[in-house]
Amino acid sequence: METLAHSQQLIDLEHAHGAHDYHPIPAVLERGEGVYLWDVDGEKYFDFLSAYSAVNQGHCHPRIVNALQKQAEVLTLTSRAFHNNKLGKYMEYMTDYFNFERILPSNTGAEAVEAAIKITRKWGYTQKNIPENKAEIIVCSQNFHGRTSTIISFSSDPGSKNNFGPHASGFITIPYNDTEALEAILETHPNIAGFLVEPIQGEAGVFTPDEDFLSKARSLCSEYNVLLIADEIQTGIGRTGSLLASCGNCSCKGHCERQAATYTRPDILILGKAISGGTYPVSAVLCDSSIMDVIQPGQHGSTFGGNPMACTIAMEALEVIRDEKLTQNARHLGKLFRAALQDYIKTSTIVTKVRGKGLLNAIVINDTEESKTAWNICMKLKENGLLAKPTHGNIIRFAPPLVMTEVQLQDCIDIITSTLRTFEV
Ligand code: IF1
Repeated sequence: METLAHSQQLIDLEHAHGAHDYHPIPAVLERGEGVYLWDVDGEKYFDFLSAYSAVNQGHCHPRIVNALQKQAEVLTLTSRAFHNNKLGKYMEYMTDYFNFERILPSNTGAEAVEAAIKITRKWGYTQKNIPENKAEIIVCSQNFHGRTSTIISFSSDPGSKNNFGPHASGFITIPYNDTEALEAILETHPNIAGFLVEPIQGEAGVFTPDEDFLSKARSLCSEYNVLLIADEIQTGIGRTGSLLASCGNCSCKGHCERQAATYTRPDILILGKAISGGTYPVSAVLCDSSIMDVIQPGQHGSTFGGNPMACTIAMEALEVIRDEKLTQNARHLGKLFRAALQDYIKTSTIVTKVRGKGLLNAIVINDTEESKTAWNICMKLKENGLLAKPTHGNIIRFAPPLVMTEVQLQDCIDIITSTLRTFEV
C-alpha cells in the first residue's frame, strides 16, 4: 500500500507543479533495461512505445551508456565557437552511414525540421530564383513534425494549433499518399521550394502509404525542381525494418541485405530520436553540398548542437544498430507480429485492422476516434505487464525496442491478444 501511495504522490507532484501539457498512462517508471521497464512499485513491463521510437537500441544499452559516461568525464560542451575533437569524426561517420555529403547537427527533432525548412527556403531563393518571401513548402494533412510555432502552423490537429497563432505562412497542405494532389500543386505553383513528408505517418495512427508513394513523389520533385524532404525522425534507424523507411530497401552499406533497387533518396533527410538510442537529445539534417552550402557562418546555429557528448553517443548508438543487426530483427519480428494480429482479427469484433512496417505497427479498434476504448485497452495492457499508448481514441501504436527476441515477442503477442479478448463482445 505504501508504495502505491508513493506512485500516486509522484503523479500528484507533476500535476501540482508542472504544465498540464500531457495526459500520461499512470505508470511511474524508475528503471529500464533492454525491452523492459520497471515502475516505482517494482512492477515490470514490456515497453511497447520505446519513447516514441527513440529507444530502438533498448533501454540503457550498456555500450551507449558506457560511451556517454566516458565522454562525460572528459568534455561535454564547447559550443561551436570552437572546434571539438569529436565533431569532425562524427560528421564523417554520419555522412558515410547515411550517404549524404553534409550534416547539420542539432538536438531535438523539431529543431532539425526547422533547420530543414530554413535550408529549403534559402535554396529556393538562391538556387531556384524564387522571389523574396514567396517560397512555399508542400506538407501533408495529419502530419506531425514537432511543436515549434512555425511547425504547428501547418499542423492539421486543432489541439496542436488553435490559439497559438498568428501562424506562419508559406505552407500548402495536400492529402497524404496523394501524388495527384502533389502534381496538381506543383503544376500550378511556381514558387514551391520543397515537399516535406513522413515516410509513414506516426501520429496519424501509423498510416502506411502505398508502396510507390515516395518514389512517385521523388520523380515529381525532380521534374519540378523541388526538394524532397523526408522526416525520418520517427521512422528512421531500423524502426521500419530498413535503416530508413524511405529506403523501402536500403542503399546504405551493410545495414541490411536488401538492394538499392527501390531506394527513394530524399534531397534532405531529417533524423532524431534513435540516433542516440534515447540517451541524449541528438538530431540532424543531412543533404548534399549543393543544398547545404546555402547556409553560411552566422545563418544558423545551436549552443548544444554537435557537442562532443552527442557526437560520441550517436556514433556508438549507430554502431549498435549495425552490430546487433537491429534493422533485420525489426523486419523479421514485424512480420511475425502483424501475422499474429492478423490471425487474431479473423475472429475479432473489436479490432478491425493491423498495419505498419517493421516494428512500427498499430491496431485500429472498432470504435470512434473520440471513444475511450483504446485508452481502456492500454490501461488493461498495463495491468498485464505491457506499456502502450493510444494515438487516437481508436488506434494503439505498438513499437517495442528493436532488441526484442522472438521469444519475448511471443510473450507480448500473448499479452496483447489475451487482453484484447477481454474486450470482445
Ligand atoms: C510529443 C507523435 C510520435 C516526430 C516526427 C518530428 C518530431 C516528432 C515525425 C519532433 C516527434 C513525438 C513527440 C511527442 C509525440 C511524438 C509522436 F505521437 F506525436 F507522433 F513519436 F509518434 N518529426 N514525435 O514523430 O521531434 O522535437 O519531439 O524531438 O509528445 O510531442 P521532437
